[in-house]
Amino acid sequence: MSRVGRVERVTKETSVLVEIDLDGSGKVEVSTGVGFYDHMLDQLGRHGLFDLTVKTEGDLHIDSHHTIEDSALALGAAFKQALGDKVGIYRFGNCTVPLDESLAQVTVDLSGRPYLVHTEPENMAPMIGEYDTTMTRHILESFVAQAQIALHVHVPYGRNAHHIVECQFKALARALRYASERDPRAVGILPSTKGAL
Ligand SMILES: [Mn+2]
Repeated sequence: MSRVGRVERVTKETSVLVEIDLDGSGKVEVSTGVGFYDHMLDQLGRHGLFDLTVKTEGDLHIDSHHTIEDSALALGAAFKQALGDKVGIYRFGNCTVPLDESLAQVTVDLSGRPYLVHTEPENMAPMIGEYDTTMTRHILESFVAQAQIALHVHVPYGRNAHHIVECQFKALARALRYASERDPRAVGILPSTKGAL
């Protein structure tokens, strides 16, 4: 059974297409018009071993906000779709990733309930290319709201803004991969005593 999600999201501000295959090999095709964000989505697919397509045409003449946010919303919706009934998966995942002087710790529960806890250094450079660094939390909020997962992301220390953001996406990718992968000991078993996820 293939675990794929496909979401098209069209508004007056953006037009987004996301396709994700959870059992892929890290094949990524991303074009949002925001270079650093493309780089981050590339990390997500590569280190999550997801096949991932994100094509966004947004109102970049205003700024990159809608383009970044709406891509994250569609990505969250596609991820949820791809998870399907969640039978036989690990459900929980965590990963800690350093990037030189920065460290990201990510823990995820594919719980069916949206909740984000996020901390990162407050004194980061405001921009990385066209990427506003305050958007990282907004991306995570948007993804969590649509994917309906509990996500805790912490960067206890870091100095370079590029590193601080990138290690979060790498750790997120791995944590999502571990949580969504099939547990060979749980074939046909839903990882919940409640009977629903
Ligand atoms: Mn917004």
